[in-house]
Amino acid sequence: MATVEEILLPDIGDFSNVEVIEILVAPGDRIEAEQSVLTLESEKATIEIPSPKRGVVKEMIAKVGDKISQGAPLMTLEVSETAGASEAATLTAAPTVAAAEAQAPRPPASLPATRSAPKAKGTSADSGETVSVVLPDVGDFSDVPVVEILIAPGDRIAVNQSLLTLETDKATMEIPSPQAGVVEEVVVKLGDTLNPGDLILTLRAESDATSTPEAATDADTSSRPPPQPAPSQTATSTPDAAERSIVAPRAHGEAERRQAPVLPRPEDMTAIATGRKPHASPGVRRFARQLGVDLARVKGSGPKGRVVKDDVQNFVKQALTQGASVGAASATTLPFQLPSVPEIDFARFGEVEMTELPRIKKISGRHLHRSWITIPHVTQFDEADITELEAFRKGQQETAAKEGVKLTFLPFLLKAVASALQRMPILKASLSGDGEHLIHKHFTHIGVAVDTPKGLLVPVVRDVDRKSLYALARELTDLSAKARDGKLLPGDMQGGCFTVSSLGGIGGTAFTPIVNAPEVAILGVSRSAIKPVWDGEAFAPRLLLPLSLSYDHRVVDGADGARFTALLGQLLGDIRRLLL
Ligand code: CAO
Repeated sequence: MATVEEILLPDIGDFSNVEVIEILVAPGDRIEAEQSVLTLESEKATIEIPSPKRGVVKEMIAKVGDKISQGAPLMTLEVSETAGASEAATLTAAPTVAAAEAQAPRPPASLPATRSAPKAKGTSADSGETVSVVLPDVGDFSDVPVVEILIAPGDRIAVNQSLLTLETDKATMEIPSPQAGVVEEVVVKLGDTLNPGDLILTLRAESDATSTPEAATDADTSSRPPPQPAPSQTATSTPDAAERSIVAPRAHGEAERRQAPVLPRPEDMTAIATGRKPHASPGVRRFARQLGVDLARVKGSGPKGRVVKDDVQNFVKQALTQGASVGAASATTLPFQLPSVPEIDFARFGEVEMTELPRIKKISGRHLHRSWITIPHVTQFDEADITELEAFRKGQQETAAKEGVKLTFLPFLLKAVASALQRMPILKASLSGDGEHLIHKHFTHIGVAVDTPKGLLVPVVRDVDRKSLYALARELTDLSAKARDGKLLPGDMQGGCFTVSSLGGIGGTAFTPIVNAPEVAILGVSRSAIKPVWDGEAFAPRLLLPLSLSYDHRVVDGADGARFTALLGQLLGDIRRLLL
């Protein structure tokens, strides 16, 4: 006779609230004892949870994305009595938790309390010291192959940043750094086999601001075991010596609080390299998930077909090149991992000084970078004859001054752009998140790039089409003053459909502005200059304004780009056309 049993998550060491990243069985599946039913992933380890019994899956209770702890129900399983009997021979326990515990990943008993936890007071080295980082006790593992090296000489690393990935045929683990600093030498190579105490790398220690307060707090925690110097911090020379060694913590910063270790026993973990599932470290799995990449579709180039980070990156690059079902939304949110530029120690060549980028530059830099790498840009160059417009503008200066307004060229330009946008609204549209629809805007709000001492800001002038030249001139003066004084509110910079970037007051003949996504076009304006223009009979001196229109080629065709600047040229050439 068959009984239906609820299968619970067994003791998996000190893990709790661990995310379910894969469900490996479905209702109706006939499964064997020890067959993996789901995969959990913590910060540093991927664990497959086996079924304690043979039977037929009735219902999957755990779902992808759930965060579960010991005792959480995973599924219901219909177990036949015969099966139960046969299980009894191999499994020591009764159903549910007890049975599961017998098979579950369990912490190795041999690990010492790891005093090398990075936040432990007194364990971090002084800034400037050369520190040797060695492999900690990793439980029952020995001769564990290095399958990934995650840092390189010259890298500045933080406490707990993963240094390398080790993998047996049963488990994968990332080894975090116990110390912040700059990597001097990486001693291990891919394929090396490591044992506790083996040297991983040397680094020039730096203080890690993030660890200090906690170090003090931790040190005051009375429930913590007393410090045990020997296993965690192995002095390789006298205290005065500039070099010493630190054991990498077993787990990301919590090791000291734990008597029990954090990684499941390798023999308790179900094989990852079964051929059923892609073979990859937790970091690579996480990276692939962030990019929305199905690892099963990625060909691994590592040992035994292991998928490494480069494979995932190449897969994404290839998909983007081929335009393979990567919509605009995913393309604009992809956390691209571009090859990093090698960090050079410029101090070798002369005196240097390091200052932090202003906050605005950091923010606008990220935005510009994202637009630059996700939007296929084209820039259309043109010239507008503004001879008559300038004559008119100058003629208005006196009246404008009486109104208390400085009438620069910019309000005229905004008026002309608003008119052109209403005639060609595709240039003020946006691409939908799925990359398959256009969002048309029945308003004409235009952003104006303002150069401020702290970086570029883009306040938005609303309803440009409905405002007078004087009103626009006043608003521009007000917005650019606010921008320069750091007084713009977030709302002042939202809602734009198109951006104008005028460098005319500074100089230059042309430039390639970057589209301000999710807008699809931006107009750059350079310094106007008098040039000889052939009027059919002779060269006449005309005031020409250089236009540089960058656009998102997914939305705006080249012909539309050229039409738009030609239209703008006509409107600026004869502003009476604005009335048409
Ligand atoms: N050709 C020739 N002269 C021009 C001109 C042009 N295209 N545009 C402006 N000028 C003149 C103005 O008429 C003014 O002359 P006077 O002082 O003799 O009257 C002078 O240059 C300075 O103008 P301005 O820059 O103060 O005013 P503006 O209305 O033209 O521009 C603003 C305002 C906010 C756009 C501008 O100050 C600014 O910050 N520009 C930089 C924007 C930027 O950094 N863009 C790059 C972004 S990267 O895409």
